[in-house]
Amino acid sequence: MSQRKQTLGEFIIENQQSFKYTSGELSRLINAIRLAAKVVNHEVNKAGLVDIIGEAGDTNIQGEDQQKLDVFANDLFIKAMTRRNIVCGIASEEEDDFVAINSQDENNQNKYVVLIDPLDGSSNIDVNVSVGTIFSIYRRVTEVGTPVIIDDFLQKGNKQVAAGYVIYGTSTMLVYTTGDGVNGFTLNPAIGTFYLSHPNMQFPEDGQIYSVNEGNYIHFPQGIKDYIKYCQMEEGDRPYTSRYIGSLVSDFHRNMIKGGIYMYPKSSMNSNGKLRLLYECNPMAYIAEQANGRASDGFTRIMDIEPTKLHQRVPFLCGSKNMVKKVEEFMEKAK
Ligand code: P6P
Repeated sequence: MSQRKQTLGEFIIENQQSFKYTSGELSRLINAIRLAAKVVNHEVNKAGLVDIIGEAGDTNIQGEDQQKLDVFANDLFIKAMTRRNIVCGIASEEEDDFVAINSQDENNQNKYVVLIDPLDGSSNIDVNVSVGTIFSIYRRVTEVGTPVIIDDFLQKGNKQVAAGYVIYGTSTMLVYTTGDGVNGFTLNPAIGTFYLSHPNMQFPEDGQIYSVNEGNYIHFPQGIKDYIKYCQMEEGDRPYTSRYIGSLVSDFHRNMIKGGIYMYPKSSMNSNGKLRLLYECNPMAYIAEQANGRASDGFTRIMDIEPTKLHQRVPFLCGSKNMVKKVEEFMEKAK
């Protein structure tokens, strides 16, 4: 009889001693995210049946229409982490400013801040395409027991202590790293338990899939145009194929398993690209590098970019190492 797979809870306990900081709090934080992910998963899966689909009638700081599930997921993740008294601050795509969690209480000894995109790709909800949650975890840089300030959130990606995503797809998975590789856990919805289904996930160094919104082609920098044409050329029998779901977590996840590159370049319409550095690009870059992949803005390693604003955007290339390097070559040549 095949051996039962390890549950997420068992995995956290077994591996917490390998986490170089006080592991108890981080374990509790991952557990809070696990709970919230299960509740969001339940709502996403039944969204078509109840009046939770559609717009919440409000817009977020990005000026994007807030889908009701965006608001639901945002509130849920914030509550899950607040109620367990684990973090001292949260920044979210759906919140104009960071949210301090009891950090003015001098007895608040919590060390971690979380940055989150509660429901990425939410414009896909109404058309039943998979969406995701992305999270990034740092230790605060200011003194424990004092109010958190923006500096606690504007940290380079190379300071992350953990990062992960939940993909609400044909199955729901939690994929995360604490700096010791990337592991994927699949939810058994019948019993509400995540099982270790994808241990030690790795990007193939090469791949044949490129993911980009080619509808923006004429607005791309020349280096990106040159790379897309390189992928499409017949010479050398290029085996490339274009796959673009319009949901970062879904495109990233497929590319990590099959090999590929995701690109959201800057363009004449989005001068810094569309994706947000702190709660989309940095966590996905951390996961990519921990899975033998690569992530840059075309010139600079994503995790070395010095943040200046909570919701700042950066151009984003991420995936199989050799594919990202190839794009960087084209960007360099076209400078
Ligand atoms: P476009 C979703 O809004 C998102 O942030 C990513 O998940 C996705 O890859 C991208 O934007 C899609 O953007 O401009 O191609 O529709």
